[in-house]
Amino acid sequence: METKKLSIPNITCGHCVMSIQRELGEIDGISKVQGDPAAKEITVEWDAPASLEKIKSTLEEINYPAAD
Ligand SMILES: [Cu+2]
Repeated sequence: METKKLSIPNITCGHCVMSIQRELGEIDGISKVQGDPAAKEITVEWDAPASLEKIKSTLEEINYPAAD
């Protein structure tokens, strides 16, 4: 199990967090996505075949790129 906190500057409200949760939730291997709209951060937990690279590319596709 891997866990990573990502800063997402484009998050403006709870709906943004829900969109991210829905889209990342479709990736095989992702077990948990928690978001904090105030902090503009999400925390993702995953196992293979999901990967940080896959998570980041999906975030870019849905216009919520990670800051780092
Ligand atoms: Cu929003």
